[in-house]
Amino acid sequence: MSTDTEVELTDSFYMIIESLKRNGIQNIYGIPGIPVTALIRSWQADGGKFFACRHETNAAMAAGVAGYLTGVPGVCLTTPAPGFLNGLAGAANATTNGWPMILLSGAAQRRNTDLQQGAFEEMDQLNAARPHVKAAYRINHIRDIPIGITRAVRTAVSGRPGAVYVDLSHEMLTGTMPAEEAEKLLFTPVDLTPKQLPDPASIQRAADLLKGAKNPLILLGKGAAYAKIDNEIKALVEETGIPFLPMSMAKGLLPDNHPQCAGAVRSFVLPGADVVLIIGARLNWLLGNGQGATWGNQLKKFIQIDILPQEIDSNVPIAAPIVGDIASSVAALRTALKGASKAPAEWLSAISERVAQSREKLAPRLQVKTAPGMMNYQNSLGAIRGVLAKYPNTTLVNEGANALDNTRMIVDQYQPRRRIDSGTWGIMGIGMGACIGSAVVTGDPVVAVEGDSAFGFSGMDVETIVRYNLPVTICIMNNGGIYKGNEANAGGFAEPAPTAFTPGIRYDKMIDAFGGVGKNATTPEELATMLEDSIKSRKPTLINIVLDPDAGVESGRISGLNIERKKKK
Ligand code: ADP
Ligand code: TPW
Ligand code: MG
Repeated sequence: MSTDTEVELTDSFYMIIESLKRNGIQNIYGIPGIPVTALIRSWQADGGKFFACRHETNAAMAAGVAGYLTGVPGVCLTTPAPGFLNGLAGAANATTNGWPMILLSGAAQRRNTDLQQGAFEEMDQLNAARPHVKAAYRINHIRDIPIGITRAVRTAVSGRPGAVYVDLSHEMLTGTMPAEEAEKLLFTPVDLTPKQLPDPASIQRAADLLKGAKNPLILLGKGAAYAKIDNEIKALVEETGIPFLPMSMAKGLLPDNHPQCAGAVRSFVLPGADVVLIIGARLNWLLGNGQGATWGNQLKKFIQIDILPQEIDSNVPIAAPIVGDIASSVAALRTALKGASKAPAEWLSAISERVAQSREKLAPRLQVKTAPGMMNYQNSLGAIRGVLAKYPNTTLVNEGANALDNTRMIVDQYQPRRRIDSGTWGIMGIGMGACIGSAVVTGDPVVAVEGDSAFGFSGMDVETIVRYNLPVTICIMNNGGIYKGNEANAGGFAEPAPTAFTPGIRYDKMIDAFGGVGKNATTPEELATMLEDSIKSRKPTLINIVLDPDAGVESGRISGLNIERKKKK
């Protein structure tokens, strides 16, 4: 027996790359550094795409959004400790929103980490991640990579999607194994998102309830958008004649100008409905937790379709739960409702009348003239609305307070999954990451409408947008601060007010510095021209929209959640 026979070895990088590819992963978002730089180079050399961002939170936001839009988990790759923690913010956001993503992070040596001996970038990442993600796994051995990666992908996409953390331990990353054995371990998973059929009895119960309803309503959430059964949802709505109300990110699942859309009269239909069919939405704070004034202080008969059994009865009793995937459940419900009469015409006409009134009331406000540099939310968004109506395949990214609430109300959406916003948490900092993720996976134009404060959370990744030449237009609603730009300092001492920024900031000069196109819009007419030019050109562009510093109200439309000081000084 010869002892010097060379057995061909393979390494962990090969196993990670092959496993990701076999799970349908094509893009990774992240930032290089020890110990993953060479892994990234190998991924690129192998034909994988890597989007090198400027902050890991933005990379993770991009991955989460990519996961939401495609159903394939977006992957974010970070370096240990702070790099990982930055990425974790985006992973937590994906989990909260129910978006599939995977956060991969290099980690310091376990031997030193577990004894807290002070390794380079030492941190117990696995346990730090666990409360904020759907699952946290560590791969300790090169042999476990194929199973470990598939386990992460399957966990991210199954049931309610979410983020999965995978700790790439130093021990595993430095491992090698015989190449021939390695090939035998690699595999392509079968049926990553199997159907989850609803119980036929639950479908019948729901159908009976809907048939007896006087004022039925269909509530569409981003789960319904994620399910990608746009034609079936349209058929359900149109066959039943039931008005529908889209949650923010479900706008466009059916066009906002659809005759059955009640989006403009939410405060009429929620209290007025008697039976509400919820498809892929949670009765969380965004819906008054299913009770109280939002619903006319009356408990509704809810039918809820959700894949997660414990979502049922989470806030209020659900009269007819349907636990299953939305595709199977909507198909079964349509079958059960075949031949049923349409929703009462009086209910729909009462809604249409109010929608028309609301639109009539809004129209003149969208065209109000203001002095140059003194635009308000209505006329600036009126201009944006007009342009976007011509480019319905644009993805709208939207965050801020007034910038968020007014855009959601004013700008119509016409296509499914074309709106990404602050989401379930209502947070700032999704902006540039969401632009990158959606531009990469759709290839279509992206327009971000950003509060000037909101933009600041991810602003440096404008450079990434320029570097990858992504077709993104960033519109900064520049009122000079959080909610408003003209708050006086309260104490009379030389302390800036907490909500106000330096007056007159020219955000457009930021993108100039990076080599993109910067524009400064002082009137709605200028804004409309600049925006349309930018969408047509597909060049990375930033438009600084100069608003009246007095435009905006504290906390936007959720001021009721704010806490004022109780004690008089
Ligand atoms: P919104 O913010 O639009 O109200 P949420 O994120 O609160 O929506 O709710 C989405 C819901 O959709 C979640 O409860 C999730 O479990 C559910 N969901 C997501 N995908 C599916 C699916 N394919 N089938 C069934 N339910 C789903
Ligand atoms: C991660 C708190 C809510 S809204 C907002 C902040 C800081 C900014 C509002 O100002 P903006 O919009 O963007 O200029 P506008 O149009 O009203 O002037 N940190 C995080 N998330 C949240 N939600 C906050 C802070 C907040
Ligand atoms: Mg602002």
